Formats: sequence, C-alpha cells, structure tokens
Amino acid sequence: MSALDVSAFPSDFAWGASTSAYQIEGGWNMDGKGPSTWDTFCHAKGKVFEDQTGDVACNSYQLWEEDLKCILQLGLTHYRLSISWARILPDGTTNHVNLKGVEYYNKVIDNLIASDVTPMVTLCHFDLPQALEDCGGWQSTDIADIFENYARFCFKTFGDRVKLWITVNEPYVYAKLGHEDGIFAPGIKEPGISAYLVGHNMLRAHAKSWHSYNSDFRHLQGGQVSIALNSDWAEPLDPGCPKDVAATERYLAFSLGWFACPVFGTGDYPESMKSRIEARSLELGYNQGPRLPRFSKDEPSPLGTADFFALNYYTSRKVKNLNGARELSFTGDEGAEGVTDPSWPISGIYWLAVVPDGLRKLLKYIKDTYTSLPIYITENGFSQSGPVQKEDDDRCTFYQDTLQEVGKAISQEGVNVKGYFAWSLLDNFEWAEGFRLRFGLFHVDFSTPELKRTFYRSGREYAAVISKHHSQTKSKLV
Ligand code: GBH
Repeated sequence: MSALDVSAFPSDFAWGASTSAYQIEGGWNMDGKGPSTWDTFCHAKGKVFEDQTGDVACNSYQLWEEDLKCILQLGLTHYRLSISWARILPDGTTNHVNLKGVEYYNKVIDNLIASDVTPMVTLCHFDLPQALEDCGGWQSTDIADIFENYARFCFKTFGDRVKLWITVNEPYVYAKLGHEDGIFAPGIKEPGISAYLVGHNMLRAHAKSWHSYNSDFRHLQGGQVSIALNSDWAEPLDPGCPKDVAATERYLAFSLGWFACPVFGTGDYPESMKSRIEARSLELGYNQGPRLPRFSKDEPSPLGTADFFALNYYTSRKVKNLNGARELSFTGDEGAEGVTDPSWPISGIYWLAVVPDGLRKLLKYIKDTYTSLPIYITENGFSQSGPVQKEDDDRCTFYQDTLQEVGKAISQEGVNVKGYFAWSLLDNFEWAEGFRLRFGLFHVDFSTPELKRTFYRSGREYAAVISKHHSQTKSKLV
C-alpha cells in the first residue's frame, strides 16, 4: 500500500477496523450471558461449515487486552465493535441486567478512550437474544419497542463515552439470509414473506431508537446515530438492453433502497419495490394482505433518522433481467440476477469479486441519490481461504486499490467520506462459513487455546498508511 496517495483524505479522517460480538467474543454462556439466535443456530447440526460455532471464536471476551494491542499496533483512530445484546440483557429486556456483561463493555470502551481510539458501537450485529426469538423475534411487532428500550439502556450506560452508534447492522442480510434463504440464524425459510416483515420491524426499531436519542440523549451526549447498510454496486450486464437497465435499478432498490429510501429518501420503500411486490402478489394469487408492510402514521417516520450514512461495501455485480418464477420469492419480486464479470478476481469465496472502483461509483450514487450527509464506510474487506498466507500480497493490493478509489471519491467526486473501517481487525467466525474464511488484518491461530494474534503483511501496511496520513497531517499544521 506504499504507493497510496493519502493527500486526498481530510486531516480528521477516521481510520478504523470493525468486528462484531458473535464473531470474536466467544464466552457464549459465561458470566450470565443469555443465548442468542446465533448460539442456537450453530448448536443445531448441519447449519455451519463443519458444525463450527462461535462458542470460543477469538475469545475476545477473555482476551480483550490482546485485541487492544492489535488496535494500537495498527494505530487506528476508530474501532467498530458490537454489543452482544444477550450478554448485557440475557432475556433481551431490561427486566434483568447482567452487570458482568456491562462491566466487559465498560472496560473495552474505557480502554479505547484511554488509548485515544474512538469507539463506534453497533447495537445488533445479527445476534438477537434467543428469548426474543422465542416470542417471534424480528417478525413480532413488539420487537421495535423492545429494541428501543435496549438502545436507550445502552445510550444511558455507555453514551457518556460512545458518540457513534449503529442501531442495526445490515438489515438486508439478517432479514433475507435469515428469513428467506434460511442460511443465517434464525434459519427461517419463508420466501417472499418474512424478510419484508423483518426488514420493516428493523426499520421501525431503528427509527424509534434514533428519535429516542434525538429527544432524550443528544443534548446531553452530543453523539450520532445511524444504521449500517450493505450494498453491492451494480451495472447492467448489457447497457444497451432496457430490461437489464431496469433490472439494475431494481437490484439496487431491493438491497440498498429497501432501507435507504425510507431513511434518506422519501420516507417510504422504493416505488419499484412497492409496485413489483404488489403486482406479483396479484399475479400469483396471494391474498393474505400486503407482503411489504406499510409505515403507520401513528409511529415516528423513518425519514431523517440517521446522522450519517454507514455503508458496508464488499463487491459489485453485472445485472440481468430475470423473469419471475411461479413461486413467491424475494428474487422473483426483484426480477433481477447479479453475476460477476469474468475479469474480476475472486477473493476467498465465490461471492466476493474484487471491484475497488465499484466503491467509488456507489459512494457517488449515494451522494447523488440519497444524501449529502457524511459517509462512513463501516465495512470493507478481502477474505482468504485455504492455506494461510501471512504475506497476503493480494489483500495488500486490494486495500491499496480500494483506498485509492475512496480518495478519488473524496477529491474527484466530492463525496464527504468521513472514515473507512476495514473488515476485519482479526480473523474470526465468518457466520455460515465458520473459520475457513479469514478476513483479518491480524491472523488468529485457532489451533491453540492462546488464539495468538499476529500481523498479516496487510495489517502492517495498513498501519503504515495510517501513520503516513498522520505525519502528513501534522506537517500541514506546522
Ligand atoms: C458482512 O456482510 C457482515 O456484516 C460481517 O459480519 C461479515 O463478516 C462480512 O460481511 C464478511 O462476509 O451466500 O450468495 O447469499 C456482508 C454482506 C451478505 C455478503 C451475504 C455475502 C452472501 C451471499 N454479505 N452475502 S450468498
């Protein structure tokens, strides 16, 4: 990454790395933690690669000091972590607070601040308390108030020190992979129905929490709240084919637009999403009410409920039109299929085509379509599978090319990018793929209980980028 020109990045640029609780903490039943949907999902056989689990993962619950050393070696200005909801509220509600869990996050947050690292905290990164799942989980209407209550508890408990909040991580992924495809917890397969309901309740939960923060905490704590949205960049497979062009619009509407339009756009779902879902219901004779729920006038609107844009970007797609199948499904509604371009290298896993300039195009699209608010890239990364390569030159090239595109988005496209968080600080539990995909800037040796963390070359080079930017900024001041 030494060829990277860092002059495009503003002096207060946030250099971060991200993790999530279930993927690193382990300690799944320690000190009074309640189970989450991911504990349940992994403990059922046949769901995850080789039936691996996050029971121990990187054991960050007990080895936090080792993570802190990694953070300091990288010289990060920011660190994004998530709170395990069931670790602090074992049944998901404030009826019972697990003080040991609260203590753990207090220690993490205090250590970060003492080291001059700004925490960004996600409230729910896929791991819903199982007790709430047992009452309908994200499909239940009540979940929005229960989440809001949890969010308020976190604002009250940690908000004196945490100023950057993410309510929900990637509602698209938890809704669709967890309730349509069934390949993520909670493993529900109800095509064409549940994902929309889950997404809706996540938006309601998010909106209520933002409004709570806005009215009761902002004036005291001065922080910011957003929701992390994942999206591919997408272009028509055949730009000369109007059907592919329309399909590309739908592809973006059904991923980014599903959540960005209510929060940053019109306050409602994208038109193409509404009309397609309604038309398909008619066509297929589905008459049990609207599959895409409507926002109620009696609740706070999702519109304007974000203080910054949080984007998780991994890859891009070429999109072609897909004629609807006979069964209800999300993909049938979407009527689009994304494929990879043969010229794109694949990193570790089939879906992760490396397309750095897709990030620049997506950033510009967000600015042009949705908002001029500051954008944090809250996740972006490159995975390795197979034999470990500590000298991970491909990943170094990936980070260099990607950061170059972020620099261009700032200097050439005028996008207000405030920060970049690499996924991930450490190799960790990669959900249904288990430990076979490694996304870390630090290698973790999962074969011994010490779970030793060591630098990849990419980690060392990322540290050099941060320090280069830091010295450039300092020299500008004198
Ligand atoms: C992020 O999701 C997560 O926030 C993070 O926890 C995770 O570790 C990271 O990605 C790396 O994967 O199986 O064909 O349906 C990224 C969005 C959505 C990308 C699901 C992969 C699976 C494609 N992910 N997608 S498929």
